[in-house]
Amino acid sequence: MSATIFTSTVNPASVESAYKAAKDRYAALGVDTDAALQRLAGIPISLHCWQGDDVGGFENAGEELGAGLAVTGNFLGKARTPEELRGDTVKALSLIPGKHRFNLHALYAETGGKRVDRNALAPEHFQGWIDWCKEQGLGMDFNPSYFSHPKASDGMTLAHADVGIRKFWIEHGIACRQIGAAIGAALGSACVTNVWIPDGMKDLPIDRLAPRERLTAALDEIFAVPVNGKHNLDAVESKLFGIGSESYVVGSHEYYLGYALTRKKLLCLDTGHFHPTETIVDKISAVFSHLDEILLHVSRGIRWDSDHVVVVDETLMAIAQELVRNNYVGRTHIGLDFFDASINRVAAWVIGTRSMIKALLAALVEPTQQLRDMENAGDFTGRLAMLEEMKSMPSAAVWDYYCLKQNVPVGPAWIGEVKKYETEVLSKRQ
Ligand code: RNT
Ligand code: ZN
Repeated sequence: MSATIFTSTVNPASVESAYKAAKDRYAALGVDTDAALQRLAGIPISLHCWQGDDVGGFENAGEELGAGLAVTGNFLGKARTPEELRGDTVKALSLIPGKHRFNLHALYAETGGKRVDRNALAPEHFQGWIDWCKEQGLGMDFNPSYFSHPKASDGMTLAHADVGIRKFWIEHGIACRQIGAAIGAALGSACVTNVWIPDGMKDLPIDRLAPRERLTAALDEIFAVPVNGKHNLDAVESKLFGIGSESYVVGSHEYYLGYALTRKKLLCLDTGHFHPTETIVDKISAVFSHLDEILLHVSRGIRWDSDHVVVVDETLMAIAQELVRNNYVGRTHIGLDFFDASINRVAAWVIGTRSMIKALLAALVEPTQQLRDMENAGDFTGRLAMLEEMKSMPSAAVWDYYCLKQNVPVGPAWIGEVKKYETEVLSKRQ
């Protein structure tokens, strides 16, 4: 029974006719669904490499993940080599409509079996990834890796009290921006290089200031090295707390908001990096009032920064609405950041990315101007009534049609493809 649910393909003619009917319904509200789909096709999502192997990377230094990052689950088929990770990504992308990007962490360097420490990494160690992205028509984003390393084992990196450790991580930061610029130049599409550090304290600090002063000096040193801004865009990512940094995180939201503003950097808002009941929805227009561009790490925290696979929930919908309603799509780099090892990892990518795209689509077929007019006229009754009516509009038929036109499976048929890949490829990795 379940096998047929997963593999049954939808008749293209019924997808087309359902779309026609949906198109009429939206046209009656003044919404052009063809135009919405054209806009949707131009929005890339940056697929994070680390869902494919539980943030492991290929250094094989035997370092534990640590740094407050925790992956639970032991589903079969984790990628063990760059080739496997690339193959899994290609599989996932074949089930996701649209053209997207690939987001790589520095600890996925290919050093040909040689131990190259993080501060000595260079573009050549990422040539395999660059060539592959070029071949796949993917833009690429990048991240220095300030974790899973002996010099990060006490949870401090750029804000470390030890000058030698600080220096090492500053060198890593500089190296990564140069790698980012090389990536951007090679692919003809600017690479967003995002700095996230774990630095913080488990228990009550006496001095909350000195680590922040050290972080500012370290970041300033990293960013003082000129790299071509056409090819590399710098971003900084804040966090409220992590496992082992419950009492204090050096790079908090207020810290990086100020840093991004004064240094003209991109601010990265990770949806899981605030109080568990706080969302980033209302922060988007607030920070865009003062910043040109932002990076999103779309994740789903459950009770804590748990990095569950993204699904179409109220928060995701509201984020997409903010981006579309305010015309922020062109100024927002949308990246995903979740890692779940308890389910098929390829499926996790597909579920999360398809959900992000579905939410954007739902926002794109909203009669925003009409809703705005109601609001401006003080018709809050009409506004609330329409928002509720929009929830039962046939956006699913528009989504199915988009998948059909983009040559990816319509509906649950993609699950069958992943199951087949699990049997034929992933299960052989034990
Ligand atoms: C950690 C941050 C960071 C990482 C990745 C691996 O809390 O969210 O973005 O998840 O860089
Ligand atoms: Zn993140």
